[in-house]
Amino acid sequence: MKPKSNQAAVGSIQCDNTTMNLLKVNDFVAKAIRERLPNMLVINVCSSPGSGKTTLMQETGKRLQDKLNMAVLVGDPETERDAIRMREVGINALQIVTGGMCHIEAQMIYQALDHIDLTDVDLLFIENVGNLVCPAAFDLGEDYRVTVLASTEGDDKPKKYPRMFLTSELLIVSKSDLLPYVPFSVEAVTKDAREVNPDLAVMTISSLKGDGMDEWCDWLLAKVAEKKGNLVAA
Ligand SMILES: Nc1nc2c(ncn2[C@@H]2O[C@H](COP(=O)(O)OP(=O)(O)OP(=O)(O)O)[C@@H](O)[C@H]2O)c(=O)[nH]1
Ligand SMILES: [Mg+2]
Repeated sequence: MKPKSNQAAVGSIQCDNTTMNLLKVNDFVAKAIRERLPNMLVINVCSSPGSGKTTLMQETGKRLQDKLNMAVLVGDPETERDAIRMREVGINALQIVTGGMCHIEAQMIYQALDHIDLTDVDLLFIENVGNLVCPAAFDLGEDYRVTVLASTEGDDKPKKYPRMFLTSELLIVSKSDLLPYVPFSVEAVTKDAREVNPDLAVMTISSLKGDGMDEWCDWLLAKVAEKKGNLVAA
């Protein structure tokens, strides 16, 4: 698992003192979130708007409902629509309305934890605001960051938005059912993404058709078991 700390990851990005202080505070709160959720897998799902995050979580919930308890915190600049979509498929969800902000910050998650019932929850998804830039800088106390890139977005994104791919553990190429119709090479995007982050795992998924969903659900189940196993071992 990559350190998400901004002190570690800021690299060549030029930040003024105010920005650096904001990011340091964020890292401090992210650490507090990890301490607060020792036995629950937390996944931060990032992407551009409309890449299929909510659909992926809806389909994941349907497939895993007999195997684990899942909850969702979902961030959007406006509306409760995504939380409503999650509840429609029986998944407990809380909307974080950022009021126009382009990302979720750790403090918003920390506060949201007081407003959602997480009793017996094994897997907590955070759906970040659709944006490949700002969310990359904010650790939300997650165990894993998953970036979703739709086949319709173009395969040039890893080199253009490297920090998102650098700080993720898994890249999901979504809407794979559209691959025959769009100029998108999974091979090319994987090569570019691994030049940015050699440890990045890559999956190709169609939430609509179901392709790749078994591999994704198995990955989640393994990570939940690993997290709980770590707790027992500690
Ligand atoms: N063809 C195809 N369309 C998909 C797939 N997954 C999602 N979509 C469609 O893509 C559109 C956006 O999906 P959402 O799940 O709302 O995407 P999102 O990333 O949550 O969007 P924001 O929250 O607005 O950033 C919807 O019209 C979905 O039906 C897929 O696997 N294949
Ligand atoms: Mg959504």
